[in-house]
Amino acid sequence: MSRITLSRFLIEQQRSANLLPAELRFLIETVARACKAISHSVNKGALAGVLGEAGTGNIQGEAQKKLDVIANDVLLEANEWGGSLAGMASEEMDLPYAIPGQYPKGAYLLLFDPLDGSSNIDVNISVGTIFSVLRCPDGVTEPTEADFLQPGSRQVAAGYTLYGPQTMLVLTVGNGVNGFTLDRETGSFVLTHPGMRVPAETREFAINMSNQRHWEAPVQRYIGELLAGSTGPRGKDYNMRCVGAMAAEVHRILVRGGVFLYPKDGAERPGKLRLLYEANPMAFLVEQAGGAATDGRECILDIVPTGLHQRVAVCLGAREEVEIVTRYHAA
Ligand code: P6P
Repeated sequence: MSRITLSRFLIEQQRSANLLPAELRFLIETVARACKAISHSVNKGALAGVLGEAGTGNIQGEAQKKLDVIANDVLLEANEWGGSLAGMASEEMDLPYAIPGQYPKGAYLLLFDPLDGSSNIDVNISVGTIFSVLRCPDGVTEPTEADFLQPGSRQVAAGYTLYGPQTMLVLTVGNGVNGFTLDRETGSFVLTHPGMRVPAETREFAINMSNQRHWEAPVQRYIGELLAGSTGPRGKDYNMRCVGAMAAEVHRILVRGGVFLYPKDGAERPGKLRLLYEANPMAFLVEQAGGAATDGRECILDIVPTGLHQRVAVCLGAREEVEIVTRYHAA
């Protein structure tokens, strides 16, 4: 069977589904090319002197890793000149990034977490890049923060690249979810996981148990039932995984099922994960794959953002499990 590369897949999507204007196709290919460069740096690690702290902090109050800054710069430099974008926003930048005046502006806004789970990088555990694409409001050529504050239901594309044993790009343009594996010999992303679906049966859950004392009662109840396993109301045993990178949690769920929760964790915030460039793109992917994603009470994709770096509680994965968690919150 001939290999379908990302470029061929996107052209065929453009032809068949008419979901993919040329400008958006070009944008996705550019993001994918940037992720290849990030993958190269991630894979070199200590050999390229890119591990460790950058000595700077971001608006999240987090110490930046060198690769956080490198990945952010790679995405900005790859995407600023192509003419697809009116602006960009990143976990690593306080304010939106204006396209430099010498470049043409386009119809889209690109938002990203350039290196999700970056605390894993120094211990050689998977990290990822998460991205989301919105339309820039009509007539806006100098987008402000307010222009990015669109509900996740308005995304036209979303995806992540997971830098794990394989480098994989997983993408939706609103027509299902497809996974591509980077062939380092040819430099192409090759379609290896067509039509990804969240398995209905859940055997695995992911949550950071160290925050348990902060969880609200519905989450205590839900996780308590999973921990009770075959001796409890669920009547079966569950496995637990927690990787410390949302891209890895979501990828595992797309491949072998399960549920991931990052609930309200006690600190004066609704949750840790960022709505615009973590929760929204992942919710779009998971819903496109037949799963569900809520903050415990409402669908992630329906939340109207109030800030560029707004945080939300997240429960995503197998639809049946998310519905149980949401029901417990409503009880
Ligand atoms: P904790 C990474 O920093 C991240 O934003 C997500 O990718 C990940 O799921 C979560 O935070 C991990 O947070 O508090 O469990 O280390």
